[in-house]
Amino acid sequence: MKNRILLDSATLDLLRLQLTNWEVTPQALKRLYVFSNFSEAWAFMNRVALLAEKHDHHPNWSNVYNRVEITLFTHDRGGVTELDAYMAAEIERMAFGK
Ligand code: H2B
Repeated sequence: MKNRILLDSATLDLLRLQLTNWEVTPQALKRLYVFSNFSEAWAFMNRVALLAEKHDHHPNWSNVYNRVEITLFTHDRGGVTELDAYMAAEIERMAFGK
């Protein structure tokens, strides 16, 4: 299990290089995905939902038609942990069908 210790600022800097399309702050990792239609967005959300359940770690998110906005943080730590970084990387893979 990935650990739920808050990431320090040096690690957040490295994460910024890796998650180029994400907004990375100590509080949260945030990204907007835009798909071609609702069906694609919903299929993506289904994959993310299974990942969230597997790790008992759930995104704050919203969907409007083809858009899915995802905010990741560890609620019981009040910020970004290694588990959030792992989830963001997995979600990126899912968004692009890998
Ligand atoms: N998801 C996120 N993002 N942060 C949490 O702290 C969290 C969670 N806690 N999913 C989990 C559920 C916790 O409430 C249960 C009891 O394990």
